[in-house]
Parts: sequence; structure tokens; C-alpha cells
Amino acid sequence: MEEKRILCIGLVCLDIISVVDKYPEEDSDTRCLSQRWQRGGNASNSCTVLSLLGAPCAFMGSLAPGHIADFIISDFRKRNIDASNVSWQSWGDTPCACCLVNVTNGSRTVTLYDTNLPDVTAENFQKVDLSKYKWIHWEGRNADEQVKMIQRVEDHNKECPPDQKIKISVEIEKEREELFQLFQHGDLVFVSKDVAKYLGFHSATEAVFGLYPRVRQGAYLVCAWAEQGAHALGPDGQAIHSPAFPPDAIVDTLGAGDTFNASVMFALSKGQTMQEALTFGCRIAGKKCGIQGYDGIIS
Ligand SMILES: Nc1ncnc2c1ncn2[C@@H]1O[C@H](COP(=O)(O)OP(=O)(O)OP(=O)(O)O)[C@@H](O)[C@H]1O
Ligand SMILES: *[C@@H]1O[C@H](CO)[C@@H](O)[C@H](O)[C@H]1NC(C)=O
Ligand SMILES: *[C@@H]1O[C@H](CO)[C@@H](O)[C@H](O)[C@H]1NC(C)=O
Ligand SMILES: *[C@@H]1O[C@H](CO)[C@@H](O)[C@H](O)[C@H]1NC(C)=O
Ligand SMILES: CC(=O)N[C@H]1CO[C@H](CO)[C@@H](O)[C@@H]1O
Ligand SMILES: CC(=O)N[C@H]1CO[C@H](CO)[C@@H](O)[C@@H]1O
Repeated sequence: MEEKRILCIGLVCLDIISVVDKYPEEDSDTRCLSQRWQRGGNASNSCTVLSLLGAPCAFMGSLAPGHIADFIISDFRKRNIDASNVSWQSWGDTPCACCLVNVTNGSRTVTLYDTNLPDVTAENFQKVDLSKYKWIHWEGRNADEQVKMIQRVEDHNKECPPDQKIKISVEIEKEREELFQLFQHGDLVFVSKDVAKYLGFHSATEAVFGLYPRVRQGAYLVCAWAEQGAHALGPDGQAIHSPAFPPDAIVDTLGAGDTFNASVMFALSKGQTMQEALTFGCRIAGKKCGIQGYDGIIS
């Protein structure tokens, strides 16, 4: 039988990287030296990392047909990421759920998001063949719909023998009340530093203890905190920590969080303990901070 996959549901973006000779705010007379396109978006980045780690994986998010979608689909293919359940939308000439315009002079980068395609709905998710997956991860966005999708998976799990159950994880990254209902869903909840701070916590340890009452019984809560590594808390009430593994030189921290999440999911899906998974996540994320992009994270 084919190995079951890890499915990530969330955004795929087109990142347009414009390299300019001067930083735009300094001088209105800025020349564009080069421009390149890159597939981005948090769930899409996590797929790249899962694939590099050797996990069969799939992406589900919204795209509208056109040149940009062709570019993105061919990039998924190059990385061996199954995108057969992308939700095709037609929404004027909006090419993708979000486009990121990123201007850099080589040492500083600015980013701009423009989100305008409708998110994947529970109805879109209905056609997903659950038997193909061992793990499904949701990047928190349209939480009301996402809860319905998760309920479908929970119902499916009730009918399954324990070793066939699909693991469920969610990520709460934005300080939006609607997303906080996701705390009570899933076997594993990632909460960002920004949300932890917004809810009044000053460290990852404080956050995992303070927010644990919100997760469902038996779940794990994970909070990464940049240079301070990450903490997790599970049903036994013992906090688990991994330090960060800083590279010799920080080259590119964009996507460190997605790398961390993907690596933690990967390690857990291979049956490792939460301590092993956190350490692996911090190690791979640290490696990522020392290189441009993702190629080389496991070498
Ligand atoms: N400066 C750093 N040095 C070493 N490790 C880092 C650094 N920044 C992040 N990490 C690693 O990445 C993990 C995730 O960090 P964090 O959640 O802060 O990233 P993020 O801000 O969400 O990243 P991004 O915005 O790029 O997706 C941390 O637990 C840590 O292991
Ligand atoms: C890029 O811009 C930053 C911020 O203005 C400046 O400090 C740096 O020297 C610039 N780098 C290059 C390579 O021009
Ligand atoms: C993706 O995650 C990063 C890091 O946590 C965050 O800064 C960014 O806003 C997220 N992007 C989107 C489009 O949600
Ligand atoms: C991973 O989790 C972090 C918060 O811990 C978040 O910023 C990032 O968007 C997440 N990525 C995905 C794909 O869920
Ligand atoms: C070309 C372009 O749109 N650049 C944008 C990059 O992001 C900064 C900050 O959000 C904007 O001010 C720039 O206009
Ligand atoms: C892998 C997977 O779930 N693929 C499904 C994607 O959607 C089609 C319907 O459009 C299903 O037939 C596939 O099984």
C-alpha cells in the first residue's frame, strides 16, 4: 500500500522578489536590478520542508487558473508535493490567494501581502479522500469552516481502528478572536509568539501553561519563541523545552516558523516523542536560518 501522506491546508502565495539598488524609502529613484518569482505561503512552505525531509505530502489551498497558478503547480510538482486537491476559484483576475511583493536591496527585505481569494471551505474539503492521509494540518484562517472540516475528520476517526486514525494539528498565528476557537480542536496546537503576547504571556513557558486549559483533553500545545527555542505541554503537565540552534550566521529567518512546524509534525508522524520532535524542529529551523530558502536544510 502507498505510504499515507501529510496534508497541509492554508495559503499558497506568489512571492515576487525584486532586488533594487537602493532601499525604496531612502530614495524615490530606485532601480529594479532583477526580479524573481517564488512559491510562498505558510502551509505551502511547510509542504516544501516536509517534502525535503522525505515525507509524502499534499497541499490544499485556493488558486485561480492562469500563469501564476501554472508556475505554482509546476513548482509543487518539482518538489513532489501533491496538489491534486487545490481548490480552483474564479475571482476576477486574482491569480492566487495572496501575492507577496518583497523588495530587497540584498540586506533588508520588506514584504506586502494582498489576500483576496476565498479560503477553502468545508464543502471543498468534502471531496478529499481521507483514506490517503495520516496527518492533516490547518493554518488557522477561516476558522468557522475549518472547525467543520476538522469535525469531518473526527467523525472519520471514530470509525477507525486506533492505528488508522488521522492526526489533527492546527496553527494559531494571528491575533484574531475567530481563530481562538481552534485551540479546542486537534491533537496538536501550535500557537505563535504574537498570539501568546496578545493573550498576555511573556514567554513560551508562560504561554503553554496559561493556554493549556483551552486545548482539548489529551492534546499537546506548542509555542516557538525565535532565539529562545520552543516549549510544549501535554496531558502529563510537564513542560518540555528545546533550545534554539543558532547557525554560525543568520542568513534568512523568513519561513523559520513553517520549517519548525513541519519538522515537529514529521518527527511525531515517525513515532518520535514530543521532546525529540521539539529538538528536531529547533535544529532544522536553526539550520534554515543559516541558509537562503530551504535547499540544504537536511544536509
Ligand atoms: N534567530 C534564530 N536563531 C536560531 N533559531 C531560530 C531563530 N529564529 C527562529 N529560530 C528557530 O525557529 C523556530 C520558530 O521560530 P518562530 O516561531 O519565532 O519563527 P517565526 O517568527 O514564526 O518565523 P517566520 O516568521 O519566518 O515563519 C524557533 O523555535 C527556533 O528554533
Ligand atoms: C540596504 O539598505 C539598508 C537599510 O537602509 C542599508 O543599511 C544597507 O547598507 C543597504 N545594503 C546594500 C547592499 O545596499
Ligand atoms: C506566515 O507566518 C509568518 C510567521 O509566523 C507571519 O509573519 C505571516 O504573517 C504569515 N503569513 C500569512 C499570509 O498569514
Ligand atoms: C507554524 O506555526 C507558527 C506559529 O508557531 C506560525 O507562525 C506559522 O504560520 C505556522 N505555519 C503553518 C504552515 O501552519
Ligand atoms: C514594489 C512594492 O510594492 N513594494 C512594497 C513592499 O512592501 C513595502 C512595505 O509594505 C511597501 O511600502 C512597498 O510599496
Ligand atoms: C489525494 C486526494 O484526496 N485526492 C482527491 C482530490 O479530489 C478529487 C476530486 O476532485 C478526488 O477524486 C481525489 O481523490
